[in-house]
Amino acid sequence: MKVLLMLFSTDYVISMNMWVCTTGTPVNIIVGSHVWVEDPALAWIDGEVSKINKEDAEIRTSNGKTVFANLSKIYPKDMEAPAGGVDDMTKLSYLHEPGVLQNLATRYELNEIYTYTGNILIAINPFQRLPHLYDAHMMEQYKGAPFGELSPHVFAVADVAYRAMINEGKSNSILVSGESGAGKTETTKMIMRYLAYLGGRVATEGRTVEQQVLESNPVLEAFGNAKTVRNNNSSRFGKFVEIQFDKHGRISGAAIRTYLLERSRVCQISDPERNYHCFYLLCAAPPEDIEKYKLGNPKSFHYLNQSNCYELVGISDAHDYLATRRAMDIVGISEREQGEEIDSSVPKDDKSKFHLQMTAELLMCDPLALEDALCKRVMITPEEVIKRSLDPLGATVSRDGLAKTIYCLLFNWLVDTINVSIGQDPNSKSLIGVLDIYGFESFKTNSFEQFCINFTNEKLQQHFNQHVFKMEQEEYTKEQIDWSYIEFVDNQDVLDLIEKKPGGIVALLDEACMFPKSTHETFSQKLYQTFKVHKRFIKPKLSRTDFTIAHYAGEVLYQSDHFLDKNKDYVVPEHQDLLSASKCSFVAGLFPPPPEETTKSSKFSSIGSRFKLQLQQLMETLNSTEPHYIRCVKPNNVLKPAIFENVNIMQQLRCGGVLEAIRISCAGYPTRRTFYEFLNRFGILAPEVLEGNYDEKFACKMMLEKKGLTGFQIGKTKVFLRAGQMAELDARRAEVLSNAAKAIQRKIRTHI
Ligand code: AD9
Ligand code: MG
Repeated sequence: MKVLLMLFSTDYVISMNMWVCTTGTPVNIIVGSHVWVEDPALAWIDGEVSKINKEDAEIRTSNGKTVFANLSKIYPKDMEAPAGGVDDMTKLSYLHEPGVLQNLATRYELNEIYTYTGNILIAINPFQRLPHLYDAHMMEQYKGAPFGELSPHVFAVADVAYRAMINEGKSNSILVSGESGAGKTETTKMIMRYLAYLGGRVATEGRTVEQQVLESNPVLEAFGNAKTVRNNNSSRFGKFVEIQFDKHGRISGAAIRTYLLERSRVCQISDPERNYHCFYLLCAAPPEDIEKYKLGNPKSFHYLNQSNCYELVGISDAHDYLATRRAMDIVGISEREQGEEIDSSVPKDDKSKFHLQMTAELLMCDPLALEDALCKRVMITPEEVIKRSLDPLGATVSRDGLAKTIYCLLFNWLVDTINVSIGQDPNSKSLIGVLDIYGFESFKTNSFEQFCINFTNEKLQQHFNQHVFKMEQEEYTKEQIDWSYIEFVDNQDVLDLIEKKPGGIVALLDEACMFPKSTHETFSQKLYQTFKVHKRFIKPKLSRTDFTIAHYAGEVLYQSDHFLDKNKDYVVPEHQDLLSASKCSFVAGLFPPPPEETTKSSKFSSIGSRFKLQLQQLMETLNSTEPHYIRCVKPNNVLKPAIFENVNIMQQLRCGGVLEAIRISCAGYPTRRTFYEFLNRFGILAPEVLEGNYDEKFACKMMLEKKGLTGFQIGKTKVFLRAGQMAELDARRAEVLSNAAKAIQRKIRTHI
């Protein structure tokens, strides 16, 4: 019989306290049961039920408190869980939220930072070097080892992807996600290193493709990473690296795509963050370079001295400067280009003629023209062309705009140059894509950047859900068990709210940007009108410009103040004219003359729409690959080893869809045991079945029926139990054991 299971109601999505596996009725909780109960500080705490009064239980917790909870809110604790935890969540006897948390905590304490949930790898940042975990010997071990045979590892995931690609000729992708500082970039680098190990050439002479792929990391990190409060080496852009392989499985080319570099950081930083690493590296260059590029102490630059943080603990900028230049050599950026490119990223000061002169020299343009471009605007009226001076604030905005534009163009140039240098393999049969992209963000103030980031995560979440769902189906099909159609309400409605054309938020924002009189107030009013009854859109009561989106991972309140500015990708025509005329071919090259039809200054290019398109292309690429997921988790906010913050981690598992995956699994048959394991554990419940000499499969079926269980499935090699059934059998087993013990005691007493 095909059962139609409605998995979720739509409102689960924003409920913070959602539960994973429920059975409908509380499972066999009696006085004396060991259970998990919610705790505001620890998320979950274990304890023993001391009293039950109808639907409510009194629990003595392991930290000595007495708490009360409804029976439906407490979950059985597996008293037979292995001391070191299990390496795959699906091996947990009771698959529920506290069980998952406890398992991760146990393993983390033992420095086992990796755990599977089926095919998904959960990686908890150790915040300490674990060199043995990634050495050559480890790589050798994982090479070709069947998945699941060795301890969970990022190499195992990369290995599976590589084998699948070789054997099936299909492209694969590895999607790494997690919040800032969770370890995505480190994980991505490990994957790339392992793939280079598998697909590298034996004799590594000169610049090999795999070397170039690896060395692209330090270069991009120098220009695209910065210290933030969340991570000392935070990537301020998203990255998808496509590694191409030839028919022998060797790396033959690569392409790097980047997403949305954070522009504002170039001119504005707040204590204790830093600007992009490259500025500090430059200031730590050898004396001859300092002289050549007119550098100096970082404290003398306005773009750096807005924060008091100049140095990073354990990092030598001087060393990294040389390392970055070496990496640039390898990825194919010539000496000449390295020199020129460095020039243009020098921060400027608008206060003195001296600095103006210096900047003009570096950009190789006329100082007077530069001054004009920074401080004046050309107004075209029907009668004449007027040059109007900007006020000091306007000039500052102009200067910052120019710096940001130069920096972003420079970053794009860097990516393009690396791509050209590494080269694409037109004959490549298949590829492995590695995605290192910002995780879900919800801060005190959330602006356009968070909006785009969370939009990305909605897209990836949908992809993830669909995939997890498919995998689940495949497992059932493999075991040839009756397949119940499981339907789930996905997040398409949030995606529609954001990206639908016409009428979604991105489209409305573009409209606002094109209409000269728009302000963030008019934009917000338009949103309020359009989405008056949208389930995912909320207008906060006390604000006239903020709006809230109910994302799959929780509600986020956005401040619309800078949405319009930030959506406009616009090079001031005066800046464009000035720099395209630079005598420095590199600088002029960054500002090619715009195509004829876009020269009108009113034409605007939308960052939001472009990003949406980029995401669409990314999804198309991902959809043509076999995906593998790695969920990185940040165990604490102090960035220190051995601290495991339950509530924080729970929130991340929720945002990363790990709980969601478990939930999907729970809606089907979350507990699977081989016939042998099953009989071993529960044979005691029906000894007559064991004595009957039936085959294992039949014995399992008989036993389950004898115990009155329904809804389970018997596969080819395993028993599939519904959520809660394992706990029910365990409770009966405990009862049998306890009765047996009592009987023995009685016997002993009568004998005495
Ligand atoms: V962000 O969104 O770009 O701000 P990521 O990329 O998720 O962030 P990152 O990989 O940069 O985080 O990791 C942060 C820091 O954690 C690193 O600089 C390391 O100090 C530390 N880390 C992360 N993963 C590992 C690891 N596997 N072993 C040791 C690690 N340290
Ligand atoms: Mg990163």
